Amino acid sequence: MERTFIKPENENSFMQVFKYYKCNKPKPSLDNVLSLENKIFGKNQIGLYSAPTLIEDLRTELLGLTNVKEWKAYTLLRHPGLILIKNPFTSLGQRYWIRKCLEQYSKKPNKTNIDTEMVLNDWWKECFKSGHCNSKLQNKLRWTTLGYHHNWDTKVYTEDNKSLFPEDLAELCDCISKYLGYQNFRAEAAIVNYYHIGSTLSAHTDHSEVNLEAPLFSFSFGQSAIFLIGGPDKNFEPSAIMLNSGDVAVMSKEARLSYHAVPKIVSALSQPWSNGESDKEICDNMANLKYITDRQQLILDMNRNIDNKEWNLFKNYIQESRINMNVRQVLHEHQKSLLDVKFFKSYFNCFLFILNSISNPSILTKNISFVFQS
Ligand SMILES: O=C(O)CCC(=O)C(=O)O
Repeated sequence: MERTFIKPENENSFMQVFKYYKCNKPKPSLDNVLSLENKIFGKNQIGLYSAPTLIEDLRTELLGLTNVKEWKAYTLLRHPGLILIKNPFTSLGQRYWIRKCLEQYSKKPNKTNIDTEMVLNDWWKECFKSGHCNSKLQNKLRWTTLGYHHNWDTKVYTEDNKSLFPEDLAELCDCISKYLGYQNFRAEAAIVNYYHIGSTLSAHTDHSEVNLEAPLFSFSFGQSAIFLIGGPDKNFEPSAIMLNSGDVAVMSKEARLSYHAVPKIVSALSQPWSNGESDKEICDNMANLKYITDRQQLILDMNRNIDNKEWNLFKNYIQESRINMNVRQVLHEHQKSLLDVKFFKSYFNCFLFILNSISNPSILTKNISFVFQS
């Protein structure tokens, strides 16, 4: 079915497409939504991404990933720099990362949207304090920030607003970035987004990082999302992509600064966190780990999710929700901190950008305001 848009006078292409997919009555046609799972490419011209060197990385097994030789990655002609890796996770791996986002990354010292309302050191534990699930509290969590904390008001990272970046997530990003040929990517900041049916994320670009040449890694788990990616301004008509559980979207090169948004969460057609292989234990394979200091703990944390009783609470959450881990490098390769004077030039550029934005507000676009409606 062809989609029809009625374009109000002052509406840009991005907004029209966003509204089209957000709408529930009538429901949008999904004919033009690219889906790697169903091999539906709509009107998108896609290419196979060939990894520069396919060297086996033993870390994959410990991080809940399949062998790199099995990974399938795609590029889109309309969006140079966007790479989509079709779910490279094992079922047990999906369980591990979903659980991490819920049980660990939501804890202090990480920051969450709930902080402005109440002080909670351990949101997940608090949700089950009374012996049953406090679903009102559970649904309150919308985001947590890790490493350099994203400042939602100023959009500027600072040295006095950061905590340790999780070792396991840094290792995961290192593994994937090496596969893509990036030798020096360092995960330094992340936003973990928690979506429910009805949640949306409005159009924005991510440009707070000093280093905008490094790629951005976006991991999706749980229910699916219609993800829109456009170009450098909102007049570029965005493409719609169905992101399913386990899919990794990498925004690099031109796509790093492209507008993107999530107009709709849709029920997943399959549950890759619950298929048969989640009962296979992983064992130490002596892989060289770059960031993880306690490999035995990692193996223990991975294998404990085989037990369906342990996994059950997390399963209940993810049956209704989507989690997105959005990971960035903040600093330049040799930069040690934001206070590193050698990199003053970057700040100066940033200052110029802000000045520019004041005279031309349309480029002040990091309006990552959440339009969640549950
Ligand atoms: O949820 C997603 O897929 C995108 C999230 C995002 O764009 C962000 O956190 O900046």
